[in-house]
Formats: sequence, C-alpha cells, structure tokens
Amino acid sequence: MTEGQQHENPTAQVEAARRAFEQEFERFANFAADPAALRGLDFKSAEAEQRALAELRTRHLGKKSALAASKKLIGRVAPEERGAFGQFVQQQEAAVASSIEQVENALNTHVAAARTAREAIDVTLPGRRPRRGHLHPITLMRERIEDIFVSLGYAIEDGREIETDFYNFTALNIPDNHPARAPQDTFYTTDGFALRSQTSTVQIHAMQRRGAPLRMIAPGRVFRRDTPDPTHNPMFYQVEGLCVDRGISMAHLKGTVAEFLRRMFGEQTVTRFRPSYFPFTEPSAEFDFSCFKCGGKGCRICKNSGWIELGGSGMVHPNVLRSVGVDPEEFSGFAFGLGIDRMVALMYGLDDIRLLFENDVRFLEQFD
Ligand code: FA5
Repeated sequence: MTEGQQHENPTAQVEAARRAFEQEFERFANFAADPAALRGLDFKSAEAEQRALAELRTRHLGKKSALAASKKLIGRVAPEERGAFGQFVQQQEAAVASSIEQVENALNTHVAAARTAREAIDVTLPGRRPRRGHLHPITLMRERIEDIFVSLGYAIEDGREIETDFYNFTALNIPDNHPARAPQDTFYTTDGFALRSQTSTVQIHAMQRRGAPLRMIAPGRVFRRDTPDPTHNPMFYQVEGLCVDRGISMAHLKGTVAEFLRRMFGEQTVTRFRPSYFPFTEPSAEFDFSCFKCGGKGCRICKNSGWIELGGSGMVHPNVLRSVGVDPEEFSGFAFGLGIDRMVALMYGLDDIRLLFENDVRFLEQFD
C-alpha cells in the first residue's frame, strides 16, 4: 500500500494497523486465555514478557503508532462518514487496549505470585550456626599469667622479636665469645640483627626506658637453633619477670614465684629452688614446683620425681644494672623467666609441645 492509497482509504489503513497488532499479539494472547501457559513461565521470563508487552503497547497505541496516525486522517473522510469513521477508530483502539490489558493483568498477577514465592522464608529450616573460634592454649595460659602478675602490681611490657646483639647478649653480661652464647644460638641476619633467644632482652629495654624502681613482666615469642623434639621447638614462648627496687632480696624472689605458682596450680603447691647459673643473675637458681597431678608422690607428668621444672631466676647481676645506668649500690632486683609452652604441656598433660604449632583443629578444639 502506497502513501497515496492510504490517504484515499483511511478505513483500510485502520484495519491494516489492527491486523498488524493481532499478528504480534498472537503469542501473548495465550497468557490471558490459558493459565497453563503462564505456569510454564519462571520469574525472570515472566518479567521479560512484561517488558515485551509494554513495548508492544507503545508500538500499537503510542503517539507514533499507526492507529494514532490514522486518527489524523479524519479530515480526509467525507463529512457524512466522519462520525462512523471516528467511532470505528475508537473501537479498534479500545479493542487493542483491552487485549493488552488482559494479558498485562494476567502477567502482573503471575509475577507478583512468583516474587512472593521466591522471597518466601522457610522458618522451619534449621539455622546455620556460625563457627566460633577460640583462643589458642598458649594465649589462654599467657592471659592467666598476666592476670596473676597484674594483680601483684606488675606492668606488662611488650618487647621486640628482632634484636641487636647488645640487647640479647652483651647488656645481659654475656660478652662476645662467652660460652653462654652457645646454648642460646639463634638466627642472625647479615646486618647485625638476630631473632631474640630469650625474653630477658626486655629487662634491658624496660630499665632503659623507665629506670628504677620497676616491676614488669614481658611475655613473648623467642627463637633458638634447637632441633624440634617433644620438649623443644625452634620457636616458643617465654615470660620474663623483673622487679628492681631498694632492698630487694632473694626472699622477695622466692615469695613472688611461690605466690604465682600457688595461684596458678593451687594453694597446696610447693616451690623449690636449685642453684644454677645465668650470666645475668647472681646468685642464680632454677625453680621447680610440686607436681600438680600427684602432689609430689611421683607420676607420669613429673617423670616420677614429684617435681616439675619451670624456669630460671636469680638476683639481677650488678653489671646488668650498670649497663642500663641503674646504680647497683642503691638498687637491687630479681628476675625470672619461664617457658609458656612447657607450662601448657604440663597443665594439659600433653606429651609433645610440637602439637601446639601443628594447627590441627581436632587438637585445638579441645581447649574451647
Ligand atoms: C632463659 O632463657 C633465661 N633467660 C631465663 C632467666 C630469666 C633466668 C631471668 C634468670 C633470670 P632457659 O634457657 O633455661 O633460660 O629457658 C627458660 C625456659 O624456656 C626453660 O625452662 C624452658 O621452659 C623454656 N625453653 C627453653 N628452650 C626451649 C625450647 N627449645 N622449646 C620450648 N621451651 C624451651
């Protein structure tokens, strides 16, 4: 049909527009007529059909549609036929609109129902419980130690893990080439730094920073060139204790360590000191406590000795006080150091401290 013919026959033009609509509408018609056709549509496809139908409406009823164009032809219709033509166009328009509306309604209802079904929550489903973590046994032990010493008036110092030779050895009265360096051989970097082999380094930092008098503990990680075995790891935890004041004696050391062990392992715990040697304390002593499992009778945990070895201690050597500018004539002090990993092993009856760093959840879960 040419442009000229269209103008000559407006009615035919309206009929053509209606036919074009019916052709395109055919695939939507079922949605209104047959509920089964809708049931086959999932949520996403139903939404796509809604959009396609909206486009169809714009194409056939919008301002630029063929029907809208045909209305403008009314002036070309003979005056006596204008009324009938007008009515005819309106009927066609109403029929098209009504067809579209029916499908629209059906689709809207279906989409709303599908959305409700999609967003529905099944309150009867079992909940998903978040997996709760917990502190590592070494952390638990460290916190218990800290609590006890804080209640005795000690501050908690945080040391550094990478140290210079001076803090790890020299200031602690272990000069170059001294044999006491050998058992604490550690990991050196090429430019004069070393991983600290003991928390005694914090004694020096703390006294340099805060002078005397002073009471502190310093828990932390230390490193040694030790071959792993059931009681050794190349990385383990120690806690250092230091008390410097006027008139501090060995009695204060014994009283403090005994009180700490009683609070940790129970009132009945007995402590004993054995003479020992550390370059940075004089006199020096290692301390043991009566086995918390058998009370001293002898068992597997204390290897039948009735005693458990815990750490080293002694009166701070005057050379150490001098190295940090504290006058040994005026001040004296005691220090002690113990291994946290071995304490955890004793407390929980572990026969191998390497378990603490294997990251096996089946093992760690037991300490919740
Ligand atoms: C010291 O490290 C001294 N700094 C302790 C000290 C502090 C003495 C203050 C006097 C005054 P020792 O090398 O003995 O001492 O180590 C102390 C504790 O660390 C030991 O009793 C043990 O419990 C623990 N320990 C030592 N080597 C290892 C290792 N390889 N693995 C696990 N624990 C270890």
